[in-house]
Amino acid sequence: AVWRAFPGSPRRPIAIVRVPADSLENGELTHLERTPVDSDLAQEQWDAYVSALETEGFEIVQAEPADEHPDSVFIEDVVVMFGDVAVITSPGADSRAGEIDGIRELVESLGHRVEQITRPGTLDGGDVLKVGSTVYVGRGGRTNGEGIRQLRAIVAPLGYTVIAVPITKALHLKSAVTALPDGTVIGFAKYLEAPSVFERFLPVPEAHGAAVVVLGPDAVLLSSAAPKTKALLEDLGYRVVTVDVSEFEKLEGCVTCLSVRIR
Ligand code: CIR
Repeated sequence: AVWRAFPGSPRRPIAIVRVPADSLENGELTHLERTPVDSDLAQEQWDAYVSALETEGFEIVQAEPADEHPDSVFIEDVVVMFGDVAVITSPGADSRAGEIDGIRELVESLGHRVEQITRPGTLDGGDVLKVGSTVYVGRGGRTNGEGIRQLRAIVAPLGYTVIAVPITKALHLKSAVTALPDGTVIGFAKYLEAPSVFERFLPVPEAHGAAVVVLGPDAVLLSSAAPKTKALLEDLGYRVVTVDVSEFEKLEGCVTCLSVRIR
């Protein structure tokens, strides 16, 4: 059965994706050394990622390709959804600022009201983790205090509470932590200053295990580079679907950043 986050919703969940750019291998790197990216393999992995989401019931919506932006495949960074409001971000890396072009039209066509973060505020979607009505926002290399202030002003009237979390050891908040379907925050503790900021925190044994995409009330999508985390989550009663995203991990990406889920 297809999972519907809102009981009775006639719509299937949507996943917005963007095909890898020809220039993918030149993507930004902050914490990792550059290693060669196999662009054919990246395309195959991306196809398999999209198929996995489709198999799990997501309707796939493709954003226009943006070949001039190497990191454009990491579409999660450019738009964040809060119910029927889409917040277009202000990407913190200059090379990524142009990735927002066309995103307003795309989300409006899906029926969303649009808000926007603007410079001098910066904010990457990878820094935004929603758990119920709590919105954790990483303040790190890509997201600044002004970006967080603007996001707070946009989402507070919608009933969300923004909690800012300093991040120094990882690119984005969601490189370090994501949430299980039950709202438990899982993460790689070495990347965090203070896991105690999260109400319910479960450490995972692998860095690539920190990122999960919720597929339904009892299922998550995980990188195949995190087998111990897969075993841990299965032991907690979850069905774990894995995908190999090695070429994106070389560019500090992960399973969450390759799509924007709308439920
Ligand atoms: C970047 O540095 O912006 C890209 N190479 C990786 C972005 C990954 N995005 C994410 O984790 N949300």
